[in-house]
Amino acid sequence: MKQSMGRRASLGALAGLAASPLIAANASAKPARPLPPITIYHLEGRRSERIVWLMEELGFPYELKFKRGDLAGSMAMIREFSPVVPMAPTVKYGDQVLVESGAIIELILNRHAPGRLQPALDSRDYPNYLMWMHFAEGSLAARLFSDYRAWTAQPPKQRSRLVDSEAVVQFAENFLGQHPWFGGAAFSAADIMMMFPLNAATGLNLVEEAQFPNVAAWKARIEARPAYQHMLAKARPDGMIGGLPRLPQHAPAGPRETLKAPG
Ligand SMILES: N[C@@H](CCC(=O)N[C@@H](CS)C(=O)NCC(=O)O)C(=O)O
Repeated sequence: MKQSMGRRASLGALAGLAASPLIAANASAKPARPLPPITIYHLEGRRSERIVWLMEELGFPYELKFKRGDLAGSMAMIREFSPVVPMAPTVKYGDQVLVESGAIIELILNRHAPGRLQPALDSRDYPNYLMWMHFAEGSLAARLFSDYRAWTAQPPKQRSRLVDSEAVVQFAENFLGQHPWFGGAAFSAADIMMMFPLNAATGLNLVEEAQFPNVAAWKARIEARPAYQHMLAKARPDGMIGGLPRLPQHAPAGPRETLKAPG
């Protein structure tokens, strides 16, 4: 499927000009640079959704490439375009080929949408924003998927609690008890980065959803956002496909065990 997106983009957005009220709060932001053509190579339900969602939040144009309902086919498209590190997202930015969702988001915001979807550099919120931008992949996704791989490589007889996964999700839960968004007072790109791993945490049953009510309430606020819904309609038109199997139900609460990766 090859689609041209972002028809709602205004001329200002096409030129990379910021239109959010947040720009007023960040008067020191540098002027936006014109946005080059952006093509997002995508796998349904995977991290490439972050870039689609970002573009929808900003109202920026983009082209989305994937094979609907065919993860292997979408992956083959990515591999053909970028054989050395085929992964989603892979983004063609002008004539440059980029991977790493967090870096792609920071690039688009800093160059083309200054003052939008991130707190002002000198605000109290900025350090937290930046921490969550990087925590999403650096600690959260890394620990969740290493717990998942360890469990599936050597399933224990009884489901034990995954202490590493619980700890990283608890950190997010605690923060959301004090702040409505991962960027602090306002929705930001940090929320875009955090949604995929927090969905994986509960979707794969790495942690128990009921244990993290602040995260659940935050997800509901995200799901109500029009840009998130536009992303789902365009990037996940048939719902989640080809998801990894969920871990079995937790054992009754008992002494905590740390799960060690085999070898
Ligand atoms: N840290 C990277 C992770 C990218 C990544 O691992 N993407 C997954 C999809 S969610 C992928 O491409 N998996 C296919 C593969 O590794 O073969 C990012 O944030 O962009």
